[in-house]
Amino acid sequence: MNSQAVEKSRETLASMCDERARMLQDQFNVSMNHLQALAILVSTFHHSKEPSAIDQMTFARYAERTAFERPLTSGVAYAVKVLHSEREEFERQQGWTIKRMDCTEQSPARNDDSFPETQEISPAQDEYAPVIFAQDTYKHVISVDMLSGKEDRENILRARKSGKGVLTAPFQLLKSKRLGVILTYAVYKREIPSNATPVERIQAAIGYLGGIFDIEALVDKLLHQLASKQSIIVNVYDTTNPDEPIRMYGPNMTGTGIYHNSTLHFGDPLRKHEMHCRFKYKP
Ligand code: WA2
Repeated sequence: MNSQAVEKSRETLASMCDERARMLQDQFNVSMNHLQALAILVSTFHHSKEPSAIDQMTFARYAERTAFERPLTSGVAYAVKVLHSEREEFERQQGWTIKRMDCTEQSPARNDDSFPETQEISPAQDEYAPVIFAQDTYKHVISVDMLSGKEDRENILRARKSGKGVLTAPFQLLKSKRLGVILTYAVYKREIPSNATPVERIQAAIGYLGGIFDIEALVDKLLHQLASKQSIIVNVYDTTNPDEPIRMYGPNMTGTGIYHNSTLHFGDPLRKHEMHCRFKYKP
């Protein structure tokens, strides 16, 4: 192939890749804004009303009916902050005990219908973040303490001291074992000034709204909406640690030939993402 033709394919690939990256980023951004609005909804109708105007059924129905607003998420869940001193009273009110997360990993053979009753009761901790509301597809996380899972814990701690939407690295979700990332927004007791310190934020936090991004399925759906999707191979990586990129989407193979790298911005400056594109067949 002459150098002019190579240059031409390079340009074609670059524009196709950039277009896909932009689309993904836009949809991510739209989803993120609606998650923030949902956090405000919970603050307004659950925490600022006595009695609360939201229960699991109301939350699940609302989340389902507004799912189109969060195109890259496969579900949402809401966890509340419970101090150890409040645990007994909280469990009595809910009618269930707070469960811990890690033990579910060891019991893949268990009957799904008995989930989460088969999970272990959480041992005493200073504080907990049990899920109280969830979209129906994720109702198995209700009563599970999100501070008991590594990725969820880090996200909750970071969300509440920053006041911003924060993202996990891709990890295997409970039950489905699918690869997902979670975007978390903290909910605060009162409206908090934008210059509040991290300590003030931590103290004022009362809950955590999480959106679950099923990258595999949802990126696929997105890319299939584009014509000529056949001709290029797309991979999405979490490159937060440049030495150990985590593949979030696309086939596991290192191709030859020209490839293009488009950066993605998913709103959390701590995490870095890239889209890599190649031609399927040598052009
Ligand atoms: N939701 C659903 N499946 C999961 C999961 C999760 N976290 N973690 C592991 N598997 C309530 O950030 C707060 C939801 C966490 C939010």
